Amino acid sequence: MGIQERIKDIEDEMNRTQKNKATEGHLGLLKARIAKLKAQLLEGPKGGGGKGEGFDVGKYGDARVALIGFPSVGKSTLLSTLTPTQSLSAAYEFTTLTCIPGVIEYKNAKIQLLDLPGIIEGAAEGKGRGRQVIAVGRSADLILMVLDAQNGEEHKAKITGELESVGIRLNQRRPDITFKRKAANGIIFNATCKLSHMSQEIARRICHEYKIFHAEILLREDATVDQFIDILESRNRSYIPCLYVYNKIDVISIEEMDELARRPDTVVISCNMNLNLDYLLQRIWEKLQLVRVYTKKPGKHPDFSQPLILTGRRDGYSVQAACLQIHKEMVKDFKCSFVWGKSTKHLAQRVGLRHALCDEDVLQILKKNK
Ligand SMILES: Nc1nc2c(ncn2[C@@H]2O[C@H](COP(=O)(O)OP(=O)(O)OP(=O)(O)O)[C@@H](O)[C@H]2O)c(=O)[nH]1
Ligand SMILES: [Mg+2]
Repeated sequence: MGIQERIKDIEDEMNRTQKNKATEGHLGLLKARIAKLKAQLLEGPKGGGGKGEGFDVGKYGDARVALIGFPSVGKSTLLSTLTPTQSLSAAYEFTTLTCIPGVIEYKNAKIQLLDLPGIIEGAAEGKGRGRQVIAVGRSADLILMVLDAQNGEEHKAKITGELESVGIRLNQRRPDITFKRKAANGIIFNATCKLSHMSQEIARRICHEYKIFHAEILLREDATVDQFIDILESRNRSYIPCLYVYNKIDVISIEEMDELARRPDTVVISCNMNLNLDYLLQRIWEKLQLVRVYTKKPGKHPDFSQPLILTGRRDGYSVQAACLQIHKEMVKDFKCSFVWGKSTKHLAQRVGLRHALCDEDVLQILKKNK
């Protein structure tokens, strides 16, 4: 029996099982089995993905944003509007067949924008160019889910489902669970809050399914069984921020548009009519949480023309990350630094390598005398 059929079988069994306290443990076990099979699918011979012709675009700039959506929603039109790169757009589906990179220059940062082929239902299993598209999506710092304002809902649910099934979690953070494998003493399970989904017994059964017999588990939030499995499968899980971009608002009514625009993590635009694109850029910037740091030489004015750009999802916001961007030897020669800006209590505060910088801070680094 193929892996797909085995997953289907277990899903059927789950649907047949009544959901109550007595079956919770069993359902948890079935969920773990599905997660394991899906992980196998990802690692399978055809798995991994990303190696398709034309999909291995190198990382460029300070952050990477991927355009994911069904065919003909206007992904290529958006890339051509926001960047100098032109990606072919047309009224027929599957116009774009590979990954087309463009660059947005915004607030002195370079943001790589990737146009991708449209994905369809079954993408996670390799339909169309699904696997490659998802692999590129996984490498992104932000996913822009481009939707057609006329039938966005259905597409949004389908794409979210496809991404979920390969372990991509949109706009979620990693559950606050500590999991440490041990050599002895069995499964030690603790929680700092009241639990309504998990229990020692469920955790034990799921761990056994993964052939883990000794571990220390600490839940610091009321996590669900799925979240617990995500921790065990953390190798295959990516937590990526996402903006839902509804395009073609020129063809819907103002009331419909108003309703869409009020939803969280949502931006409504029209590429053809150039509506709301500035706001989209602003929201992309906020979601990426990039931090600009201006450097200053002793006795000189800060250099406001070319900031260092720090990214939380890459190297973090520390002074050390800033040093590494200037030169890889800089950390070795580092003596101390002074910071002006929001991250400090007073001006010209002396800080070390671990200090976290804020947007638009000014940084002066002093090197050791040799
Ligand atoms: N009405 C309207 N049509 C748009 C808008 N943006 C794009 N289109 C049209 O939508 C069609 C598809 O646009 P593309 O940019 O090729 O779509 P795509 O998502 O890249 O499609 P694939 O590459 O096939 O996945 C084109 O005919 C565009 O002219 C818009 O804001 N309003
Ligand atoms: Mg396209």
